[in-house]
Order: sequence, then structure tokens, then C-alpha cells
Amino acid sequence: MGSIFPVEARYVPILMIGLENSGKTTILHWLKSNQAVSTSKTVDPNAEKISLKEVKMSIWDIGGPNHNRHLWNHYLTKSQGLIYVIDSSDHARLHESISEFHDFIYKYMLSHMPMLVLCNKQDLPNTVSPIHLNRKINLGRDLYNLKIGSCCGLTGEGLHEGLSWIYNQIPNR
Ligand code: G3D
Repeated sequence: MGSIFPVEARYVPILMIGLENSGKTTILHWLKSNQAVSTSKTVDPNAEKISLKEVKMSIWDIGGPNHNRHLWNHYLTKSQGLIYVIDSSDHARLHESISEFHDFIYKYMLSHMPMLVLCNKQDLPNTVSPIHLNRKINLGRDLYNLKIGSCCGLTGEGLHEGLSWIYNQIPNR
């Protein structure tokens, strides 16, 4: 298998996962259509180059945790950060979503990698707040470089803040 990311150092490779319907495609779509510099192009059916203000990333969306599991390790070795998207309005699947996240980071021992959890769909009523989610995820801050933020994939609210944080965690970007 060849390189999955374009060889352009300034575009930091980031892996984005989350359960189906959490809003990954919507977030990518918003990022692509609202970037300050419209130079991005699709580098793969599911990999997008994003330029949003100072943030330059290649974001790889490999679908929900049940898809392409066998490829995760390959993508991870090429990635410098992880974005995990949660549908914070879907109380029925919240436990499953957090369990998948825990399984993922324990399986691949991601203690070295910056991780951004995006509590998406904050525009909907009765959403789970990042503070509540923080308690549920409950990872030691000293062991993991983790930020839990909120966003709305439809309006883009919270996306620049979250992406800017993870971008700035990457050394030598
Ligand atoms: P996925 O790529 O993670 O599977 P999608 O998820 O991006 O396809 O989004 C699933 C559904 O959630 C879509 O609705 C999409 O419009 C909606 N969605 C995504 N982000 C938000 C958000 O922030 N707020 C709200 N209200 N809806 C959101 P449909 O109806 O097309 O299935």
C-alpha cells in the first residue's frame, strides 16, 4: 500500500473517526466549503486537505469504528493526531460511542498522540455537554493529551477552536 497522505509537510495528517451518523462527513464538508484559502482538493475519496486560517491539515475520514478496522493501524502510523466525533444528541448510543473511543485508544496505545473529541450537534436540544462527557470519558490528563470540545457541523461553530488546538499540539508541523 502506498502513502495515504500527500507528501506536503505543512498539511498535518489527522485521522477522524466516530460512530456512523455522528457527523464526520458534515464536518468535513463544512471545513472544505468555509476555508479561508480555497486551494484544497480531494486527495482521496475520504481524505481532504483543509486550510482554515492558520490550520492546514489532511483529514482522513475512514468511517465508523465497524468499517475498515483492519486499516486503522496503517492510518494511525501515518497520522499525527486523532479527532473523535460524538453525536451528543444521541443519548441511546452515547455509552457505545465512549466505549469505542476507549477501546480504540487502549488498543493502539495512543498516549503519545494529541486527541480531540468533538461533541457534535450542539444545536439540538438535550445534548450532552463537553463537561458531562469529560466526566464520562475520565482519562488521566497526565497520561493523555486530550481536549473535549463542542461543535456544530452544520454551522461550523467550535470547529476552528478545536482544530486550532490539535494543530498546535503537533511538534515540528
Ligand atoms: P457520518 O459521516 O459521521 O456518518 P453525517 O455522519 O455527516 O452523514 O451526518 C449524519 C446526520 O447528522 C446528517 O443528517 C447530518 O446533516 C446531521 N448532522 C451532522 N452534524 C450535525 C449538527 O451539528 N447538527 C445537526 N442538527 N445535525 C447534524 P441526515 O438527516 O442527512 O441524515
